[in-house]
Amino acid sequence: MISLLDYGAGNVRSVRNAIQALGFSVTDIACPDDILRAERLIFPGVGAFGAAMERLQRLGYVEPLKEYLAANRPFFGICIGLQVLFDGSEESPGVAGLGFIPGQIQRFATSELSVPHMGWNDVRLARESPLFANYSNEKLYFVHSYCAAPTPENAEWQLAFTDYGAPFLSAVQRGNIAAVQFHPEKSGAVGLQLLRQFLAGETTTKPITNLLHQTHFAKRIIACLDVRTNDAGDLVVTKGDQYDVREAGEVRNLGKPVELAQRYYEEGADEITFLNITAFRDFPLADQPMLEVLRRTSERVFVPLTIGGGIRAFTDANGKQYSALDVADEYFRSGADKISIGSDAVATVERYLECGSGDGSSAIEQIARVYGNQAVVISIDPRRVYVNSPDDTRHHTVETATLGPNGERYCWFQCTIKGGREGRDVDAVELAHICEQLGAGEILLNSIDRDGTGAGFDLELIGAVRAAVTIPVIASSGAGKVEHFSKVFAATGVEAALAAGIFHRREVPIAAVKTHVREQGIETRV
Ligand code: 1PR
Repeated sequence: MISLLDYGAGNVRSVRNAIQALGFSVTDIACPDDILRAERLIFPGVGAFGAAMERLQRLGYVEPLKEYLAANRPFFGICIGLQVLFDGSEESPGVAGLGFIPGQIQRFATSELSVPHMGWNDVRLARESPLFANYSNEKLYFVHSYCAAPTPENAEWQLAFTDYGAPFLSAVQRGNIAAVQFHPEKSGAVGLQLLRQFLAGETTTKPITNLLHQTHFAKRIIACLDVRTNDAGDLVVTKGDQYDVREAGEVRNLGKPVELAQRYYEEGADEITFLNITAFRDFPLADQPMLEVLRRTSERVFVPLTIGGGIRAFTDANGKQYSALDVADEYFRSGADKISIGSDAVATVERYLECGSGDGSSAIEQIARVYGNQAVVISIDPRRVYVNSPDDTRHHTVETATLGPNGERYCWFQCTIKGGREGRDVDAVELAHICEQLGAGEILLNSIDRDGTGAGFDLELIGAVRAAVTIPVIASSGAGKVEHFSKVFAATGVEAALAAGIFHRREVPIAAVKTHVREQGIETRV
């Protein structure tokens, strides 16, 4: 029997789904005594270090956990579940960890790489362990801004290292107590296999075949599914042409959301994004079919899932008020790992520009506080506005190789809301920058001009936004052939590239994109 320590924050559903998909039954820790009764305990910590420790304290779990660990009983921590084993963390000064491994968790100190460390990386094994007995050099999924540095004090715990700037501990183990910084439940078949080793209590090891001298962080290839209800009332995957999803009056229907997401998972997508594109009109919590899509997808897709659409405060027909956090809570409970905010981020930035600061009440701030920055993606829907000179606008301009309709040599990138229906007086560069200040962890950068055209990513837009933030940026809109992906990575340095139409219409397989990108010397997950 596997016991799951779910303290009620973040997406523990995916860990539960992974355990069940592997054929094990799982029981929840419901009170402090359950910890001491557990046979094998799995702790998928989520959110911030301080919030995790605070919850453990409040639930009375700290002492039984310490007793369980001191007795060397089978324990497997994931992400924050690794970090809380240490004395403390820079993330939450003054908050004591479980103090089982000496040392402090530190923030990544890299100025060249984006933080969070979000995506697929390798591990270098320091020694043999049953956990990694069937592992041979595949990449695993990480998402974190803080990490444990290897030190002489924690030498006996060091099981695996990963390089991101400096090396950090990607796995620790002593006796029956193990923890990993990556997410096995989000690392595809390799991660599930690793999790199975713990769940099954495997004890045999194999010699290490992993002889990497350095680990390599991969660029991500993301498949995006724009979802909406068609005129017949069915929830379908659709695809716009510069955001117009109708053809001969009908909503384009490119398939069923769950089936398509599963196909992309099996074909090697590093992440799947669902955008509920008409949720700005409706209340997403009333959209049970969409939530069901998310639940069913998370039972069969074991890479990160992002969901966007309709994340904002809402008052229903009975006058009941919901916060953006309530909407996000439901998305996370249904299986999302990250949520993406579109229109509401523009409104937040407009308020920020008026007041000169955030006031802590925006969806971005609220959700980042509870679920961590890495869980908050900002989806930007910009459209080009051409000007003759940078002096003609207060906005961030670029000199463009694609001249405007009247030969204009400059343009700025106007943010829109409601799926491109309304332009606002905010540009994509300032929006991205301010959202990062407010706590967003990633930018999903679309382009209405390029969407569905197959003409390639808008490198001028993407380069300008990439240069304005230190968080990861996903390039989106316009992919038509494999060369567009290598070009956007090489020209702008973005961490991920997303496409929809070419994957839906089976014009370019995900594997072909990855093979091509690798041939250009750019790292991807195989
Ligand atoms: O504003 O918080 O409710 O979120 C709504 C979300 O729905 C936003 O993320 C917005 O981007 C998205 N959305 C709204 N309307 C549309 C539309 O197409 N009519 N889809 C829409 C945006 C853009 C991409 C697309 C890429 C790649 N879709 O996600 O998948 O452009 O396409 P391509 O490879 O075929 O070129 P809120």
